[in-house]
Amino acid sequence: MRKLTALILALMMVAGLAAVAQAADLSGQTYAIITKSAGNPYNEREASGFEEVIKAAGANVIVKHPAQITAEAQITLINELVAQKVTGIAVAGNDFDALETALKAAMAAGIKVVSLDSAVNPASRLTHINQAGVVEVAQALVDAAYDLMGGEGEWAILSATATASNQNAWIAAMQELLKDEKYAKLNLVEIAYGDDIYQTSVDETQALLQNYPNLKLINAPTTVGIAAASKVITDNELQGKVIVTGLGLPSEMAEFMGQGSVACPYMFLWNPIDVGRTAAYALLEMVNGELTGALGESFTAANGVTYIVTEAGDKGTEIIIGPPFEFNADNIEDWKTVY
Ligand code: RAM
Repeated sequence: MRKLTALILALMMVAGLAAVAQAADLSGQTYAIITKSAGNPYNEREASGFEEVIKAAGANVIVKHPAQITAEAQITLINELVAQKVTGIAVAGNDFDALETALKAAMAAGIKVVSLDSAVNPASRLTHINQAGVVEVAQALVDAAYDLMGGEGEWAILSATATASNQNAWIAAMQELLKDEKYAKLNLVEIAYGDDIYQTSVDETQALLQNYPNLKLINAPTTVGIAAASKVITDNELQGKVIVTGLGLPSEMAEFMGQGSVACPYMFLWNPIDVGRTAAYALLEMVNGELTGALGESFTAANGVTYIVTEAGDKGTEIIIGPPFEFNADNIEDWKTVY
């Protein structure tokens, strides 16, 4: 009898070990990331973080940068990935609602779906990986405008596309904050759209300068827009007259920042590589762990960080990575080689 028990125990252990080994072998899983568009270094860094984590987990990775910065281009890619029967999809939405049919079909096929960087609506995702709180980003941008303009004057926003849900959420939150009496003398004259295309952003900046001769500041909540605006201001030697701030990639902005008369005294961002990494961790946990994306859940990823699922402003859920970080003359040199 004792022998039989020992044998059963031994068999159970072998079965248990096999189960563990099987759970750790993710070579049959494929995770895909769809960024907003090709040709944007921010999106490349985001994808590199995703790729790094998925590869380290031993699974397969597909990176898609749509040729056009449109929902249509993303829908085509989503449909292809569903046909390929991938395991998980992370997408930076070019539109809040337009991907719903395609992403619902993906989820109905058993594919785990999260958005990152730029949310899709709650019905289209299990959760959203948010680089920073929407209101925190908006507050940083409004306070920067107030500070750099001395509390009064004309300013404009130079955004990405008119349907980009992250930029639209930041702008809506900024408009809400601007209702405060403190900002009553800040005159927001226009919201322009450079479509996250460098040349379009240059053209839009030039149009703003032409149309508003008293313009004091351009606030660009896009890494493409802030770099383009800073280049136009610098080429026209308008540093100090028209100030640029917003959300920028240190590697692209260092030449317009630093000591002396610069286009951009300071700006904000987060680590785009971490945005991709966190989306990868969340998808891996959804497939191989307990995470569903429901409010109140949490998990500890392979990097040792515990991520918490909280309520998003759109009533869906999100995982916020951290606060926006300020880059200025004192730290830009340290960061320009990092991302
Ligand atoms: C651009 C993209 C991206 C945004 C950054 C700040 O690169 O629009 O979605 O998060 O700017």
